[in-house]
Amino acid sequence: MPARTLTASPAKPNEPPRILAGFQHLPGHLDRAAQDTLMAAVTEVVAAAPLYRPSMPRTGKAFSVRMTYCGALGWVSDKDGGYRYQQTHPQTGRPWPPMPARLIALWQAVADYAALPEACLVNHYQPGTKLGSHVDADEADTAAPVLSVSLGWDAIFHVGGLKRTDPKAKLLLKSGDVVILGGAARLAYHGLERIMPGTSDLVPWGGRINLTLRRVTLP
Ligand code: MD6
Ligand code: FE
Repeated sequence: MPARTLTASPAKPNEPPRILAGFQHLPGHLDRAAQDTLMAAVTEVVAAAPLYRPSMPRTGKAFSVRMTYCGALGWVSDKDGGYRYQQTHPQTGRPWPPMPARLIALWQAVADYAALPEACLVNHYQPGTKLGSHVDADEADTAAPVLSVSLGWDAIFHVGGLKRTDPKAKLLLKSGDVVILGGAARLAYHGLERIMPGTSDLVPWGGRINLTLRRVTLP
């Protein structure tokens, strides 16, 4: 009998997406009262640290999403400095505002990670904005999960595997939903395909807010 040769199976275009262990979607985790509390906290954060559009390293092209941070560290990007975490807002030069207590409590309830989050990204999506497929890999501590809260308009989110070309599952994220990328899914590709205008009245200025909580440094 001839020796059997092991060949890599060819890429199957119709292969169903396999969601990695450690990915969690908690639909409706926050009720309307909790969402209102968070929205009030976000309004305060944005007043102290205005939303801005970072520019990409090298090209200097602006992101379509506007963002800001609260917590000890914020991730910034510009043409010359590249991507990095820093303690101050790039435009005001002031420290990022503190992380709202309700967000710290959420992390303690669902993150399954002892150390506290250090950075909370506030993304604001307006009609036509999306976030391309990416891996959240700028944190030294990838043992900690990344946790996100959706507020406002509905959105279509995708999550794939560890390779950009892996099949992707699409999920509808609604206001109050929590998403966790932990364990094997911590470095999975994911992105935000589109938002659905007018599907929620939570955000007073319209659109969708996504809050992403991270541990950045090793505890
Ligand atoms: C968004 N979310 O929902 C984009 N990253 O607008 C993310 O990029 C994300 O939801 C890490 C963990 C959870 C997330
Ligand atoms: Fe992400």
